Parts: sequence; C-alpha cells; structure tokens
Amino acid sequence: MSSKNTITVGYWSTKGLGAVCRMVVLYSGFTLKAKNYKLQPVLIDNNLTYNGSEWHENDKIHLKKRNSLINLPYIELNNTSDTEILITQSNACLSFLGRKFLMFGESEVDVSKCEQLLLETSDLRSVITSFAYTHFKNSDLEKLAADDVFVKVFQDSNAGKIQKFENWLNDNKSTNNYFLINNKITIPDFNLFDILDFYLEFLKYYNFVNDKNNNIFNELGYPNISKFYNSFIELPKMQKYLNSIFYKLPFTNKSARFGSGINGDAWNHNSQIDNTPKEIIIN
Ligand SMILES: N[C@@H](CCC(=O)N[C@@H](CS)C(=O)NCC(=O)O)C(=O)O
Repeated sequence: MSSKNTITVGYWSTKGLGAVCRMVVLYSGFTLKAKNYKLQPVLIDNNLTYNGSEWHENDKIHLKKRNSLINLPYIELNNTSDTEILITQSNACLSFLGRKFLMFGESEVDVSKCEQLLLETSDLRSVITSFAYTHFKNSDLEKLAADDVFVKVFQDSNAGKIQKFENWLNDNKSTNNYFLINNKITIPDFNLFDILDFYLEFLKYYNFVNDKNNNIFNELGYPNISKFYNSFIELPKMQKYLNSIFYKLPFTNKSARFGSGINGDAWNHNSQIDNTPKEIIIN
C-alpha cells in the first residue's frame, strides 16, 4: 500500500488519548503506523519517578520543528498533493480523521452535532482520567473518590453525565442500529465506545457491578447505552482494532493509580515489563 494510504499515530504505549485515533484509522481500512513511546519508571533513592525521554528527547524535538504545538497524540500523513500533514491535539486529530473518512456529519446541523458530542465525550473522559491519575493517602479515600466519580457519571439526574447520552440516543433512536447521529457511524461514536470501555473497567474494579454480567449499563438503568456499547463492539470493521495489540494496552500510563496495570490495577514496576514495540504497522 502506498504511503498515501498510511496514517501514523504517535502516542504513549497506552490507550489514553491515542486509542481512538488508532481505532478510526484501522476502521477506515488505511494502514496504521503506530509510534509507541514508553514512559519508564525510575527508582531514585526509593522514590519512584517516570522518565518520558523516549518521546520528549527524541521525536518531539524533530516534530516540533514542523508543528510547534506538537504533543501526544499526533497524527501524520501525506495528502493527495504529497504535502505532509502533522496534526496534534486529540480532538483536532479526530475531527480531521472524521472529515477525511466522511464520518463527521453531512449537513451543517450534523457537523455541529459531531462537535458537541466530541466535546461532551471529552468531558466524560476527563472525569475518570483525573481520578485515575490521583494518588490517595489510603484506600478509604480512594473508595470515597471512586464513589464520587460513580455519582457524577451514573446518577440519573440532570447533573449526571451518562444520562445525557442515554437521552440523546433515545431521541435519535433507530430500529436498525445504535449510532449517535442519523443511523450512521461518526467520530463521537468511537470516542464514546472507548470511554465506556474505560468506565466498565472502573465499575468492575471498584465493585459497583457484578463483573460477570455483560449487560452492565443496562443493569445500571441505561438500556440505550448498553445497546450502543454491545452493538459497537460487534461491528465487523471494529474487529481489526479489537483483535489488535492496541485493545490490550492499559487505559492509563504507568504513573496512574488506576488502569495502568492489569485489569484496573496500577502498573507494578517490580513485576511488569512494557514490551510494546516502538513501531507497529497494521494493514
Ligand atoms: N489537550 C491535549 C492534551 C495532550 C496531553 O496532555 N498529552 C499527554 C498525554 S495524554 C502527554 O504526555 N503529552 C506529551 C507532551 O507533553 O509532549 C489533547 O487533547 O491532545
């Protein structure tokens, strides 16, 4: 396949903000060239710190010359006139991919729906991300903070985050499928799926639900979210991503308290080794 059909996604060796870019590229049928940077735990005088030089002191320095905003994630590709495009900021990367693959709404109204939903899904992500990177003095404080996240996200009131999507899906319901806009897949669908997956790990880890149940969102009173999640995970074009190494990566980076290790645990620098290859190409 020519380099015109290849999109590079640069990100840490985790899902984080990079997962949805990888997912969309694979869904679209383009070749994904993933550059994976590792954050390395370093023990100095019994204090655990993290070294990101694999990114900060290498590619970042070169890429910064082409885009001074450069950050992780970034995407890179050649356009039809062979101009190199280098984009950073996760939502800008996703909007670009959405426009490129005609998954960012067809009318002015639908484009605006995509933008609103993309930002709404980002808000939903930021609740769990800030929790995941907080280190608590003891497990009681951690559980209290987890309860707080649960209420903020899953309470069925005007303030709850998930009820917004539940009601949105109800208003846009179709008998054929469960996408957010006009029965057609768009970029916010991918973002919502990835974030719901992260919340599933959270709900199981902190025992808010019975982890043997694969109908968890339904059990919590969100049937439309449940149908959305269960039908998205079955989409034939999603299987390439779901069967890839990228779906097995931890949600958060090694410095996080939650979701950086196995099944929601924190990364264990004594027993775990990050073997993610620096570059992975999937056709
Ligand atoms: N608002 C930015 C946030 C980017 C960001 O904070 N990236 C983190 C990882 S999630 C990072 O480690 N960036 C590397 C850097 O600062 O160079 C986005 O949505 O892309």
